[in-house]
Parts: sequence; C-alpha cells; structure tokens
Amino acid sequence: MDPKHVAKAAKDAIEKAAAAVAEKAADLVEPAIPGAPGPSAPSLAEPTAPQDPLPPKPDQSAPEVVTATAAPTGAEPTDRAQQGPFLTTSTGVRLRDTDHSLKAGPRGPTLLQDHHLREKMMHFDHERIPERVVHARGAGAHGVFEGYGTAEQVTLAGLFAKGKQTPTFVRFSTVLGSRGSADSVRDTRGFATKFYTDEGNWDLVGNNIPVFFIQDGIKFPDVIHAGKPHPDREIPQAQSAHDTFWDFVSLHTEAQHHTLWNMSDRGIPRSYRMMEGFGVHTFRCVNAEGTTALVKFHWKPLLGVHSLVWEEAQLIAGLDPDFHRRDLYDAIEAGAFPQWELGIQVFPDEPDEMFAGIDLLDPTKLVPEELAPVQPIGRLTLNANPTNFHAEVEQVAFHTGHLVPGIDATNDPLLQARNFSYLDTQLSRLGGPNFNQIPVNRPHAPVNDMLRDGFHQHAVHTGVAPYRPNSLDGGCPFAAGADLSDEQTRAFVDVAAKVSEATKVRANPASYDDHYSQARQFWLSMTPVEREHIVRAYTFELGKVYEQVIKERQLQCLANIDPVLCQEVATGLGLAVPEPTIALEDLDPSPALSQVGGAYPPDGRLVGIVVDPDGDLTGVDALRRTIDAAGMVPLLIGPHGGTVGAMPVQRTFATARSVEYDVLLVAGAPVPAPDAQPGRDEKAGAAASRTVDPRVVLMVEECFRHAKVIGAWGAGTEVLAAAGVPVDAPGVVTGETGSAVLAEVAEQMAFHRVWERFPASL
Ligand code: HDE
Repeated sequence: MDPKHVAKAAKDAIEKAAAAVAEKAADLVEPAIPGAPGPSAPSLAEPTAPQDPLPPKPDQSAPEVVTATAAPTGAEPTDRAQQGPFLTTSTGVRLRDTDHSLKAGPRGPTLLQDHHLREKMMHFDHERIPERVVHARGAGAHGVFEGYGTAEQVTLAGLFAKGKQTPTFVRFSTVLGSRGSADSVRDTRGFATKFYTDEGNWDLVGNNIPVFFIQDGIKFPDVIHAGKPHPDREIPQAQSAHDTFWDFVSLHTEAQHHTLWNMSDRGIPRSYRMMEGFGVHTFRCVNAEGTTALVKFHWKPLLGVHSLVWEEAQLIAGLDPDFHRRDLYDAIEAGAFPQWELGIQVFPDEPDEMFAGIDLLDPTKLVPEELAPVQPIGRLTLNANPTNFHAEVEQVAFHTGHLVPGIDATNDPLLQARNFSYLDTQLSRLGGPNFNQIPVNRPHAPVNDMLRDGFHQHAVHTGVAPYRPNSLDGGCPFAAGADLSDEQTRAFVDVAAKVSEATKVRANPASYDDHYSQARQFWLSMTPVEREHIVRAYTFELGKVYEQVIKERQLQCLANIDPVLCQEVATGLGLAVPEPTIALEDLDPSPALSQVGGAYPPDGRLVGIVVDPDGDLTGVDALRRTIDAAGMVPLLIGPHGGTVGAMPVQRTFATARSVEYDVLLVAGAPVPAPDAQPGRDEKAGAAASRTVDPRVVLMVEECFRHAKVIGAWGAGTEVLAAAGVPVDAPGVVTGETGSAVLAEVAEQMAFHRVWERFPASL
C-alpha cells in the first residue's frame, strides 16, 4: 500500500478515537496499562483467609491439555497448575509451617527427619536446567496460524488449507548471549515456530536474517565458539565486538554476507513484533499430485521491519535489558496482537537445484524478492502470553526434523547437520528422550510411536508388543497410507529426490566459492542512512578488536564488498585501505532488502506524555484516552509517582528515559521537581538554575537525536527551546491543542523514524 495512505490512516484512526473519547466522556474507564504482575490488585496486608490459587492473567494461555499421546482431556489448562487453598508437600500432604525448620529446641540443631526442609531444598537446588548452547536468551508467546488456501499447488500440508486454524507457539531469541543477557544487543534473532497441526508438529526454526554464516553444519561449533565470550575470561557477553569473532569471520569469508546483515540495522531490531523471519534453508515441498517444488519460507510482520539506533540499543541494554521481552508481552496484554504473514518463494525443482544462477542449497545466499516474489500463504497472530516461563518458553524444544507431510528437507548441508543436532541438544537440556511429552511440546495429533520408557515417561503405554510386525497387540500400530490426497491416513512423504553425486567427499560444490557478490548486493540495496549505520557498526565492532592484524584482515574483506564501505571503516580505524583481491560484481540492487520507505500501523507503540501538574490536565486526560483507544500505550511521565490530578502516573522524571518511548509528547514545561538534584540523579546534570526539569530536557534531546517524532503544544514548546530542538525541524510537531498535535504525530510515526534527521554523508 502507498505509504502516504497508511500514514493518513493512522491520523484518521487518532481523530476517530478522539471523537469517540469525547462522546463517551462521562463513562470512561481508566486506560489499562500493561505490566500488572498479577490478575488482580493485591491487598496491603498479607491475605490470610484460605482461598484457591488465583487464575492466570487474562492475557495468558498455556499449552492445550492433551495427554502425552495427544488425547484431548477436556481439562482446563489450570487443572495442571497448583490446586487447593493449602500449602502441601509435593505429595499433597498439608503443611502448617514453612518458615521454620524442625529443630531440637529453638536453639538446637536441625533434625534429619525434617522431610519438608529436605524436599524444599532438594527441589530448589535443582530448579535450573542447562541453558541452550545458542539462543539461550528468548521470549515466547502462543498464537494461531490461519491458512489462506494459496499453497495448495505447492504443498499438500493440511495447515495451509483456506481458513484452517492451527495453534502455534513461537520463541524469539538472540543467539550469542546467556539466559540473563540483554535483549537489545547487536546479534541475529531466532524466530522459531511450532505449529501443532492435525498431521503432527511442524517446527519452522528460523532467524530474522535470511542467510547464515556457514555453508556446512560442521562449521557451527567453530562460528559459535568464535562468537561466544573468550574462553579464558568469559568476556564479552552477548556481542560480536571482540577478537575471536572477527578473527573467524575474516578468515572464513563465507561468513561475510551474514556478518554484513548483522552490522546493518537488522542486528538491532526495535521489537520482535517488527522483525522478518526466514526459514533460511530451501525446503522441498510436495503437493497432492506428487509434484515437487523448492521453497523458501518468509515471515512478514504487519507492523513493518524496524530497528533501534545504536545509541538507543546501548542505553536500553542497561536501562531495560528485558526490552524485547517486555515489548512482546505488553503488546499482547494490551491487545495489540502481533501478526505476520507467512510467505513462500517457489522455485522449480530442477536437478541442479539452482535458480537464476543462485545455488538454492547454499545457505549463505538469498534469492532477491524481485526475482522470486514472496507469495502469502497464511497469517500468524500471537494472542496470548505464556503462563509459566520455565514450563513453556524454557522447555519448548524445536527441531528442524519436525516436518509434516508435504514439507521435506533438502540436501543443504547446514540443514542436514541441524537435523542431527537438535535431537542431541534436547537430550542434555531436557534430561532424557521424552521431551516431546512436556506439555508445550505435546503434539495435538494422535501419537502411536513404539518409543518406550526412559526418564520422565508420562505415557502409560498399554499392550505387550511395542514392535512391528506383531500379532500380540493385534498388529497395532499400522503403517499409514500412501494415498497423498487422503488426509486421514496419509503418512509423512519422504520425497524421492534424486541424489546428484554418489562419491564420498569432504568438499563443497564450486558454486559455494562466491562469498562476496550478495554481500555487495546487500550494501548496494541500502539507502544512504542505512549505509551510515553499517559503517558505524563495523567501525564500532572492529574498534573493539585488540589485534591490528584482525582489523586489517577484515578490511580486506570489506574491500571485496565495496570500496566506500572499506574506506569509511578504515578511516575510523586509522588503517590503510586495501585494494580488493577479487573483481567486484554488481548484481542488481534488491530494494526489498531495505527497511526505509514504508509506512505501517502504530499498534502497540509506546507514547510517553510529559505532564506538568500546573498545565492543562483535562487536555492530557483526553489525550491518553485517545491514544489508548487507538491501540497504542500511553505512559504518563510526571514529576513524582502517584497521581497528577486524577491521572495515575506510570513513569516519573527519575524513572523515565527516552529510549522506552516510540514518540514523546510534551504537554507542558514542568519546573524542576524537588528530586532534580545532580547529587541524587545523574540525569539532572550540573545546572541548578534551569526553569524546566533537566530530565525532561534530556528526554527531548535524546528523542530528537534518535530521530523520533516529538509533539509539543502550549508551554511544552518551551521545553523544545530548552533542549535546543528547532520547532521547524522534521518530525517536530507543534500546534494549538494536544489533539491536533497527536493526529499529526500519528501520521509521522507510521514511518517509524524521522529519517531526514540522519543526514547522510556517503
Ligand atoms: Fe540452531 N540450534 N543450529 N540454527 N537454532 C539451536 O537447539 C544448530 C541454525 C536456531 O527458540 C539449539 O534447542 C546447529 C540455523 C534457533 O528454542 C542447537 C546448526 C538457524 C534456535 C542448535 C544450527 C538456526 C536454535 C540450541 C548448524 C536459522 C532457537 C538449543 C548445523 C535458520 C530455538 C536448541 C529455540 C537453537 C544447533 C544452525 C536457528 C544447539 C548445529 C542455520 C531459532 O541444537
């Protein structure tokens, strides 16, 4: 859609919301600000009257209650949670006291017979499971996938049928950091989806970047060892700005394409809700007639693809390390359900497995959308938060080998290695071979495997003959049918794909030797502002490298991508510019790779509103209700906690920082609050004689620097002056009334950032 129309629609939506708020003025309810820890407000005093456990919060859901072998139970998800009003042991024996251990007298030694103490400690001591080797840091949500019916020609998989709804669970992640690391670091993001289809679970375990560092899975331990913290000092955490990473990628040059994506704005997404997802590998699909096609999967976010700017990302890492988690959970809680379209690029299944000269089995290459359009086949909506992080997000076990009839693997050597690896990792992470029986992993399709016993077996298998052929169990289970069109009986299809070579070798096909042409294409496809960000990212990352030779070696790689990129980074590093060692190949730019230019709905965006207790509070009240009614989250920022007028304050000048907000509205020029003292709050700065609270001025300065839309009216414009922000600068909206300013702000927000504010020198 034309970006101007989308932006205009955002403005119209605000005006409509404002009119609705004005009409209902008498019976308005308080906007629900997401983030409440429990389903209801707690009492001040400790509750003592026994009552059943509280229900989950309304935004939460849990895996469907099916047995370990997928029989529906009709039970509520909470039937699986703690029961009854009284404290018990794990075996259900009621307890009177959990605050004192059983001792031989008040001052005596603790008794070995205190089973409650022993059990409580034993369990606590074993609460942790190993974190994922990669993608340890993540967040997940429940959702539903609805097929469009457009994939029929390509795959027989039932979940793509028109109107078919399939429950899903998605986990987003960073790659390098540990479980407790910050969300906003520069890294690739994981985008793993489990579809609980009628034909078994399908896991699409992808990333937000369409290419990968390595062409062959055997190199995975190498690239991850290089990216993880140095093994001696275990620093740095969750980042690639260090010697071992650049040592590896500058030597193993097939990593250069993926590295360039990481150095682009894709490496620091604004939100999980605003990322594309890619299956990366090419898959082989088969339709009901048995015709095959090669396919790449893409997730397209309806909110657009957006990023942070680097300074924001760095500030966020300290101020709110949970930024992406919080954003996802809060958006879902606020009812702004994130959505993606699933699309496919379809290629003829030719014996050479190439398309337009691009090797479809080489995961360091993409196929530009201009050459093979992404055809939408369904829509994912994330509509519920998990009820329990450990049970769901931590224990979810994805596997590239979890495929359903109609979708098969190809010989991409990276995919092949993954198919081995993901089983392996779950064994040690989840403590045994029965991890598919954990609630979040249970399929919704009937399970009749012949796998038996093992740690944590939840099924109570019947019969005596878990082998085939048998007659003792009546021959059960039976082999499924070969008729591809019969959804009730058909089996997984191992597509009879030809194997092109039959000589055993440790080698790559010759087409894998091209490590630079698509990296150059990516660079050429970027807008000037995106190129500036890439230059800055390389200069920062390489600037953190200790060894000069590693920087020089990486500069050589950049020379093989683009002379301007290389020159700019070399200048920042103070190093000489090398000549390219290959002939640079100019592929046609692919505009679809750029993030700049589109406009998108502002659903779930965070709007900070600076309020002055002496200003126009009625106007501010209408404004925050309008923002709430338009599907965004209004956060009132006041000089102190509690209320301003009758409005609850969500953030104070002491707790607020610009990076939390997508846009800032300045509804007044609040005088310095009593706690705006440099000795107490560094943000207050040195000057004691300012007329506006210095922390508000800092917020405006930062929002301006980070190219965010700023709206101000009335005395609010004085804050702009105090922050040195010209009222006629792009993306600075001033006006007579808050509502007029807000409508204009919404229109400009649709473009995510005020790109004109980043002057490009390249
Ligand atoms: Fe993974 N990867 N990976 N990976 N990967 C894991 O599996 C591995 C690769 C991806 O939210 C691990 O359950 C190997 C490509 C995501 O739970 C582990 C190779 C892509 C997630 C593993 C790859 C990915 C993982 C760690 C090379 C993008 C998080 C825990 C052959 C297409 C899933 C686990 C989640 C997780 C191994 C390559 C994406 C160790 C050996 C390429 C999104 O098994």
